[in-house]
Amino acid sequence: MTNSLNDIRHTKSMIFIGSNAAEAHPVSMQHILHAKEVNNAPIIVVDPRFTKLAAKASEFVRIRPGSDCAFIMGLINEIIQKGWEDKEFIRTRVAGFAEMAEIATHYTPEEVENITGIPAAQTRKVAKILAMNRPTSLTWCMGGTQHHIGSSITRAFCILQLVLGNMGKSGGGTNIFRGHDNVQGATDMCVLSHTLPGYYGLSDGAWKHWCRVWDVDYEFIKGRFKEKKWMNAKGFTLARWYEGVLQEEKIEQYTPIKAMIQWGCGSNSNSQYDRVVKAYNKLDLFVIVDPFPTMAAATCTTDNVYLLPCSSQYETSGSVTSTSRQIQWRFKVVDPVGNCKDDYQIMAELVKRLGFADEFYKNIKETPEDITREINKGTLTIGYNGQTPERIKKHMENWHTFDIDTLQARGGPCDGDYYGMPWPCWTEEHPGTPILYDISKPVAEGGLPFRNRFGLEKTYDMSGRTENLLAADGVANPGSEVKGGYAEFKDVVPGTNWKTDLSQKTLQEAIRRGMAPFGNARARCVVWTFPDQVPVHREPLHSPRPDLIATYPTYEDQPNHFRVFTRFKSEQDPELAKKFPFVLTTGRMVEHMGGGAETRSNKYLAELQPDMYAEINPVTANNMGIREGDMIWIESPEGGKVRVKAFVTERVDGKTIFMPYHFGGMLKGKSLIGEYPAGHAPYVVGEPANVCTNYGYDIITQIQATKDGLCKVSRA
Ligand SMILES: Nc1nc2c(c(=O)[nH]1)N[C@H]1C(S)=C(S)[C@@H](COP(=O)(O)OP(=O)(O)OC[C@H]3O[C@@H](n4cnc5c(=O)[nH]c(N)nc54)[C@H](O)[C@@H]3O)O[C@H]1N2
Ligand SMILES: Nc1nc2c(c(=O)[nH]1)N[C@H]1C(S)=C(S)[C@@H](COP(=O)(O)OP(=O)(O)OC[C@H]3O[C@@H](n4cnc5c(=O)[nH]c(N)nc54)[C@H](O)[C@@H]3O)O[C@H]1N2
Ligand SMILES: [Mo]
Repeated sequence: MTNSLNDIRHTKSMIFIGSNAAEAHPVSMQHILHAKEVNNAPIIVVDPRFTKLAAKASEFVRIRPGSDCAFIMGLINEIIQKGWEDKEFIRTRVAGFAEMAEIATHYTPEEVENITGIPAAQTRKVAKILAMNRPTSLTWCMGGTQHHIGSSITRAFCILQLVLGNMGKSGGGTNIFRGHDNVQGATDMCVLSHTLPGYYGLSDGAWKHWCRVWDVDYEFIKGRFKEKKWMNAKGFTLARWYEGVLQEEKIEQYTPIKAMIQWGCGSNSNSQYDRVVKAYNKLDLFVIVDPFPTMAAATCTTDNVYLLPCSSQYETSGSVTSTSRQIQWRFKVVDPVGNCKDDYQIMAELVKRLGFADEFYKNIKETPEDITREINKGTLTIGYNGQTPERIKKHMENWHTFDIDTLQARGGPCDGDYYGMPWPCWTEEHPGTPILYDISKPVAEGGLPFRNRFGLEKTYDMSGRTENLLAADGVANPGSEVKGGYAEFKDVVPGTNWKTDLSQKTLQEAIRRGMAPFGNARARCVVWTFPDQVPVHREPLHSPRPDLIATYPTYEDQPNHFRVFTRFKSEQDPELAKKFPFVLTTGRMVEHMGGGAETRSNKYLAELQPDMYAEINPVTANNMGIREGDMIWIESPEGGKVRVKAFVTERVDGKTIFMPYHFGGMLKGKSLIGEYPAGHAPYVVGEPANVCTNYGYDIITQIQATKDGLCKVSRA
């Protein structure tokens, strides 16, 4: 999030696209409804379903799943055609606008209607609401990302906010409500296969930086790899790890995957779940570290599984990062029950037995404080430096001193700090950055320009035009020594830059001069390293509109996509929709969480939502002779099949089926309750939606496309 949940209180209009905050982020609703009631801010909800959030909307826009990019490019085009773009913001702080605007002209309101099903008049209306009610807060969640073009869709959202001049402003911003409570922290620590912590990447420089932070010999780390090249190569992702086991697709690795540790993973959250189960049973060793036996534990028929009972968040402590980039301390409430150990203890035992505890724990004497200190020391890229354990705890003890509107402490021991010292918090004196890219404040007080990350100038291949990538003259934070664009800081300590200078003198020097360590540049509308330099619509891999595939085809197949062959073009079959006539989309409900291991094991929540279901429109249901509560089969092109209750509702239109993905503990109509360790089966079980979610992955991130597949429906 560039802003914070609380900052939504200052907005003049809101657009939620692919977000159902009323169910997935109920706490945020207090701020959203405040803006609606107090500022009279219109709420626009763009979703294929009439959700509980849509029930609060002033404008509900029903969109065909997977067509968001076309709609947003259409809004951008309409705004530019009407002359409503923020011309001064674009002139001074945006790059590649002309190239992007040219491509946007394709997306007329009529063409948007053809692609998305949204009436042309409604696209015009939404553009006008956004233009007349600035700043707008834009929120997207999983409805915008879980597509083969998810990375383009999310870029289009950002470009819309640049065009409207809504970035770096209170009440504006791109506000992606994050998933699990500490998923922002997990992302920042890069529990990912393509980068080291702090988004440093996998280059030699990145490894050397972290080796210095860890005080571990680079050669030792290198020695852990079979060959050096694997150190710099992206790994498998969670979306497709099982292909490394099954070896039915070509993989780019010298050995198949033989062992798997799933640490806090719900398992049935993985799409292509039949294949996942097959892989579980082919592993030599499978370890599950979780407070609950997940569905994975119940699906394995081989004797290869070890369950390490782990404590819950209430039985341990440590720093966590919220969706608003705030760092908080979580204090232990009770000791772990039974023979559970907390995550740190399990990790420590594992590392000891693997034989590298001396290197691993060199600087970790006091857990978890020293872990946070290591993060403070090494994560310079996004400014995790000033949030020491002592400061975080001080914030927690003084909650009452922070203002609900500004999140700034008024008086008291944290005076002037923003709550949780939202990153970047460059030094121990820095108050945190409540709004990213806000040039109205000095950098030392939480202001920032856009980052200089992609060179100083660019010649675009699509236009031949050369553009300076630094911010225009006269545009900089108050107190900046340079009154205009400038490059990132380097060589303050010779041979280092702001990201690698562990003495942090570079950061201090930048702040002293009123400048941002990462420079002052323009935000880009063109990403020249991506297959689509400007976001464009591409039909979902499994498209319900074969007539659109020729104009909006998917990408070429990718031979080495995170180490595995990934089909795009060869998977996009125009005939598929004939046999699988419904769009299948999935998502959440408020009562359950993720794969549901926790919430289906909670009596009260289990009672509130005991049944797995599929939402189906009344007209469709009537035509198929299906009544509310009847059992139906949903079937995917890959042969995945689930037997679920029909929930007959106007929430979905006649072409769409929706399933929540929180159920598990059943496969193909059969209960697995007897397969759980005695006394540990969840209270309710149901078929996992991910048996049916289709093949399909984002071209850049490989996120699974669980929002826009195809399916067929029959009576059970
Ligand atoms: N109660 C509860 N809260 C949760 C979670 C939970 O499991 N339970 N999970 C947490 C996690 S990990 C996350 S990531 C967040 C996710 O939070 P959200 O992303 O808000 O939740 P979803 O229900 O997955 O998806 C949101 C909406 O996207 C819509 N959608 C589907 N396809 C499309 C599309 O193509 N375009 C558009 N515009 N919309 C589409 C769906 O109909 C749905 O209403 O929630 C977090 N909060
Ligand atoms: N079809 C479909 N599939 C989806 C999605 C979708 O919208 N549709 N959304 C995707 C998204 S956004 C996400 S984030 C994933 C979520 O997928 P997962 O992260 O796999 O789902 P959760 O069930 O939230 O898994 C959390 C697990 O951690 C355990 N746990 C809880 N606390 C602790 C702890 O302190 N320590 C340890 N070690 N374990 C703990 C819980 O018991 C649970 O088993 O699902 C993805 N899958
Ligand atoms: Mo998530």
